[in-house]
Amino acid sequence: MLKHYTCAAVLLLIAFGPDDLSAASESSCPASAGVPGTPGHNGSPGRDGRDARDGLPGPKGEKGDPVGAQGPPGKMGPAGPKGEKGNSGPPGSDVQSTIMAKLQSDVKYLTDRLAVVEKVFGFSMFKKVGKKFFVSNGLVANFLKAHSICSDAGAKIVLPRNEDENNALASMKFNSGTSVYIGATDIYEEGNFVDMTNQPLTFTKWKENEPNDYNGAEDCVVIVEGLWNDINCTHEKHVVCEL
Ligand code: FUC
Ligand code: CA
Ligand code: CA
Repeated sequence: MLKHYTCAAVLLLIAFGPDDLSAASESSCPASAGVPGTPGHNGSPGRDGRDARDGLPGPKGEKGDPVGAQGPPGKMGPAGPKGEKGNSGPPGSDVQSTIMAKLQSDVKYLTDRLAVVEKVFGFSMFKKVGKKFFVSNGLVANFLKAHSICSDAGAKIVLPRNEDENNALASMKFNSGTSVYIGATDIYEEGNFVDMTNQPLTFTKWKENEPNDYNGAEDCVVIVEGLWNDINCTHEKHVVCEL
């Protein structure tokens, strides 16, 4: 019984006392299993690792979703410059305004036609072809003067645009000579004949082997017996204008 008391005291010492008494208990206590002790407290967290891979940047992440929804539309911009005035609208249904509009249109047509007729009678020779009048005062001039004579009369130097007009011009008879200047030139680009507004010709009636820019100095055009030839612009030829 004492032995058991001794053993119990030793066990208490083992549990709570100095380490040097534990050896005695091994020799004096019977070999029975002890009561399990209570679990110890958790330790404090360890330090950060020191592995060679510590601190290296990780691989790039995938692109994220857009952040936030689309914003509201911006403010309206300032007003643009004022547009040009529009065309007049159709005449009203009122009978009087319809008649007035018709009269205005008729008067304009007659005024324009009278201006043409007055110009025609300013010349001694005239020929009507289609809607055009070919007119002449029978004079000759170099090309530059021919051009001025026609524009001074509110007209243009003649330029046949089709076979009918070409024949009508060829049929005009003069007191002397047969060559008549026509409104075409290659003065801007050799070999490229254009009209007096620099547009390409849509009708031509060149004589065989013309235009030949004879002596490298022929940039104006005459019609002779219905066929065209390029000549030097300083030559004096008949002047015919068209209205
Ligand atoms: C032809 C014409 C020239 C010039 C000359 C005398 O060569 O092409 O324009 O009239 O003859
Ligand atoms: Ca030429
Ligand atoms: Ca020629």
